[in-house]
Amino acid sequence: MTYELSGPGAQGRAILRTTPTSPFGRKVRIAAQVLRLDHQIEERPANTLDQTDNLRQQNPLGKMPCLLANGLTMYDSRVILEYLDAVAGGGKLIPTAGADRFQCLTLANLADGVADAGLLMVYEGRFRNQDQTSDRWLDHQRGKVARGLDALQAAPPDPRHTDVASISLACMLSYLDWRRPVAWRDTWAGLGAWLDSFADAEPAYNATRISE
Ligand SMILES: N[C@@H](CCC(=O)N[C@@H](CS)C(=O)NCC(=O)O)C(=O)O
Repeated sequence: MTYELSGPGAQGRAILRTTPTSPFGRKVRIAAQVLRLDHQIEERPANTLDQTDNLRQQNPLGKMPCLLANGLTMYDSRVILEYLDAVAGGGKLIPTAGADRFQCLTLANLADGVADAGLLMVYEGRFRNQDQTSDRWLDHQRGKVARGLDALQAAPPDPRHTDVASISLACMLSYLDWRRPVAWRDTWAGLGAWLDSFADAEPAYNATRISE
């Protein structure tokens, strides 16, 4: 089975629906650069709030990122990273087998879960009027963020090795810096140092920076 990045974009390129600010879209953008596949992908912005945006036809969940490649429409970011890794020959960002594979995927999932919780906290402020805000719901999400950051700080991935776990952790921390659902840097200073090391080691992280 060969995996390709041909698609409906200009010059037959694949299309990636995302904005530069999406932490999950950034995972895909970093992975594509690391695997040197970015020139085969055309980025097309998506507006998740716009009912007329065909993102909702491409991904019924109306979420980005979404990749159109090789006749497939793929989401979410985890599936897309799997696909890009397969296009690159496999085993580049995700170990192919063994305990390493499942440990790496679990760490990545933990980082994504913290990003999900942070995103829900941000959405609480965005979708509800101030008098409707649920402190109980925010605390519930804050607990996930805190426990996740504790666990990631206790056993982080190697910051000098780019894989799906380190990419997910970096994008999550950077999102927390940007939207600030939780002020994390004082309590989890070890993760601040981890992010500095990752940024030093991985040029694609700096190349995909937004206003942090
Ligand atoms: N699990 C998904 C999460 C994607 C996600 O939540 N994306 C946000 C933008 S960063 C989104 O599209 N939100 C719109 C919505 O929830 O309606 C992934 O890994 O791609």
